[in-house]
Amino acid sequence: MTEERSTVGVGSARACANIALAKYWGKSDETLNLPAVPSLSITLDALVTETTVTVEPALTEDVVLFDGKPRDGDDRTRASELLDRVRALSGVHRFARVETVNHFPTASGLASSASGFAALATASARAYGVDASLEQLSAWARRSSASAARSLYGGFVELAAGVPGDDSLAARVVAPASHWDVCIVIALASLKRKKTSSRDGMIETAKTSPYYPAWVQCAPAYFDEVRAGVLARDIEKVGTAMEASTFAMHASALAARPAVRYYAAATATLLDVVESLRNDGIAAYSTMDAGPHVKVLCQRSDAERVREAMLASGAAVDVRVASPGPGVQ
Ligand code: 2P0
Repeated sequence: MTEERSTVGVGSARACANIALAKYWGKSDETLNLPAVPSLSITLDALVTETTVTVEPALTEDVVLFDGKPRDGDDRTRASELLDRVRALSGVHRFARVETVNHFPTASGLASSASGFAALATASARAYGVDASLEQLSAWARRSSASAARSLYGGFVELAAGVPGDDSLAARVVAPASHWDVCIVIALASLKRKKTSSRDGMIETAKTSPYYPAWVQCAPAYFDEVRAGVLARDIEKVGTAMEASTFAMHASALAARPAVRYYAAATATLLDVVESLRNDGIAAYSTMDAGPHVKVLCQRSDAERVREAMLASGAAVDVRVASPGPGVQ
């Protein structure tokens, strides 16, 4: 990407979504979209977004298509804001057509902003002929959606807390995908779209939750534990710290006024399944993001058993297994 001079016109990119083992929740700078806490994720091979950006002189505004259908509102505004920053660097002030296809399991309702903005940053740099390093692309993607900064890279990836005013913050690789043979089993609790976006949820939490300062204080220790556990390939260390990070994040959100609640009844059933698997000696640990789904960290050799248990509970509408995957292509 760095060495190649792209031509103005068309750019395509493919990026995978990621699941955080140590959670990002809250911003240190809302304007620059800088996280208040450090996070660490696994980029996942099974959740892929493909985006093509075509600069079209005839357009009078950007056109954004998701799976072939035009998107307006917040999705289009956020895509245009990223394109504006790329246009400012390229000096080419023409609008573009953005075509995005999500290859996600069914209509899963899983967050796609991470893979989406990672792919968009990369494809738009190519389309507008801007030479950018992966680090710069990660920083641009972060400005649109902080979790997207991590999806530029494959494997195990960290994003530090941001220093207010520093727009250069980018993610970094902790270990490549080949480092550790773990899986994430994704149990979808519902196919409905979530009520509160992550962005609104974390801003409301920061504004109104008495537990938000405690979350910001504790999160770096969870991150350190997850990071050390990943490097040592210690699933118990990573799993227990990941669960602590997850529940502390959700506890801070639940204490907002009104509560920011992502749990559904099926979520609790799925969490029980993971606990009983663990009681049976399987190293399986739960995490949840801004939605009702439960994602389970386990060894690859246990993934099928975990998948079957989630399906047998009757609480999951779909269950998929994902492995550490590549960075943007
Ligand atoms: C994460 N999440 O670390 C956390 C855990 C959801 C829960 O990053 O406001 O869509 O666009 O920066 O990146 C989802 O938040 O939020 C997220 P913005 P983003 O994966």
